[in-house]
Amino acid sequence: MEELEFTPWPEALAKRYRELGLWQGKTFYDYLCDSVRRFPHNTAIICDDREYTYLQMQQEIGRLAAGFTQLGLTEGDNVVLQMTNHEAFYFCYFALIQKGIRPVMALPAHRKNEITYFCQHANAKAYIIDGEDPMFDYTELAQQVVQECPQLKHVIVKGGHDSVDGRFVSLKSCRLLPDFEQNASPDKVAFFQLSGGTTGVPKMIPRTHDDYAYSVIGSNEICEVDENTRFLCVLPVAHNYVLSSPGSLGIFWAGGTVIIGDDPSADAAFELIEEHEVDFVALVPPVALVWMEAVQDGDYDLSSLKVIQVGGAKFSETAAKRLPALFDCQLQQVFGMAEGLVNYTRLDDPLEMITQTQGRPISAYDEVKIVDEQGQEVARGEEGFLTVQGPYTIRGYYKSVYNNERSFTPEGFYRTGDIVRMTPEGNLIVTGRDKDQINRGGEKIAAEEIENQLLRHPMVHDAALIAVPDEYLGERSCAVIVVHPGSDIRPVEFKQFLRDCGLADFKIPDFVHFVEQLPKTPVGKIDKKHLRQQFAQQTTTA
Ligand code: AMP
Ligand code: DBH
Repeated sequence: MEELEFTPWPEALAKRYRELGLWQGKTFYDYLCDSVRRFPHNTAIICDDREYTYLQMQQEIGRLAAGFTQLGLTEGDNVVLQMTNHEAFYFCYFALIQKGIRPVMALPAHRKNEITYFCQHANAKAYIIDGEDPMFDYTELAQQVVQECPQLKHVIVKGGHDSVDGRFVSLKSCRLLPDFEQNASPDKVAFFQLSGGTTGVPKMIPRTHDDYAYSVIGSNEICEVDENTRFLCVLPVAHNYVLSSPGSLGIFWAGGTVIIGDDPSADAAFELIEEHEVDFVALVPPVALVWMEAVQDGDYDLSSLKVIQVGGAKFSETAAKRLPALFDCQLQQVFGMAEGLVNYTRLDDPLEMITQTQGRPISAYDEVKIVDEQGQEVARGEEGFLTVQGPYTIRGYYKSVYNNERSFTPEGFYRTGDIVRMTPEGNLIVTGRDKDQINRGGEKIAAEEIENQLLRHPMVHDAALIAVPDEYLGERSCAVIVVHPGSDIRPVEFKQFLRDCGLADFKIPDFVHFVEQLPKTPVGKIDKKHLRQQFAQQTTTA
């Protein structure tokens, strides 16, 4: 089978989505230009002491669109975009998309292993980084990446200098006279999201303008976003949740204001909320829990807050019940995935529904099927595997026949790997997971990826990565390792080994344990259920 960049929806479904007006035939840039026309002088972005109106934002995007074109980037090219929480992220993102160049949404935490893979797999022509981050030297990372990626023509560096050979280019020198021409088509891939993944490598998720825009506009309606919304973004800006649910794109397309924070800690965020009268914020459960502790000190005026979203991982009912009173605002649970389907509790749902469920799909055209091992639909209220097709759920990953066969049903429904049940009202409750993944407070780790790396270590005979429960993160990761007889090695050395492999920090196991052998299931697979029980209570580490 051919390695497709993008698996189209079946013709009949696509036709239906267009006729129903779900897919509007508009590009991301069209939506942005609508806001520029309607609200030219509204503040679009606030970051530190910098502010940009919609007009100014369009100018900045136009300048970079010209600069990227001058560099030789063109429609259909792929570019790995790895930016910290800074307005430059949005300028680069929109400039690329305006020109039909497709950004790959790397996260700041990604390291050599992930970035090299994205660059190679996507045949990326450029890699954009923040050369001014005080916490990490992305320029050094890029120098390592270019060694292994000959097709990478340019590394574009915010705060960097142009190198003599022209391979490293400063973002500043990409700011030319604005170019407002667009070169994008609504039905084409706009950009690539990344899957938290269950496989040895992260998967690239192709999203079209039409399908993604539909989910964003639908989210705006549900979340009542308008030109007065003041959204604080403290999670990584490229993540699907804060980009699109309704996230910054929703805010931009409504004419509201995005306040960018680079620190989700309560003090830093509360200061921004007070100063900028933030009314809407998106959090993952561990951050929500920390804020819930801190708010009780009463040091800040947070009365502007109207809605706190919590998503990315399961939020406990106990915490969900406490949050609204602590902040005197509405809680919204969000259960989504970069592959598509997003569920929300609605702002006017009864309190029990908001605290006990993870919401219901955005669209009446989301076809959710909860199935058993045989793929048969279970009765309403029964637990089963969540599968879905719909107007904004992908039909296939980028160039990945192998994963597509595993992750989609023969009819093309996406197998989310989540175990859920549906309430009589049609809301979903996430009860478990059928994918070999650790959800570390919203950051997903594919067990297979870490196990593969561990198995490359000369002293490792066998290895398994499992989740262990954690009060704050929900789950932490625990590596259970069988070393070759006579090996003398400490757990910390494995952590260092994985770091040296170039893995993102959040993927380094929290705990490392040695065992004589790994338990096996009757068919000879590693019995992770058994391991999870065995190590649930153990929290010792090196
Ligand atoms: P990804 O496919 O990497 O975008 O990750 C999406 C996955 O995150 C979902 O399939 C769920 O496993 C998990 N997830 C996201 N939001 C929630 C939530 N509110 N409750 C439980 N799990 C969630
Ligand atoms: O976890 C996720 O990937 C996620 C959570 C909430 C997501 O992609 C989304 C909303 O859109």
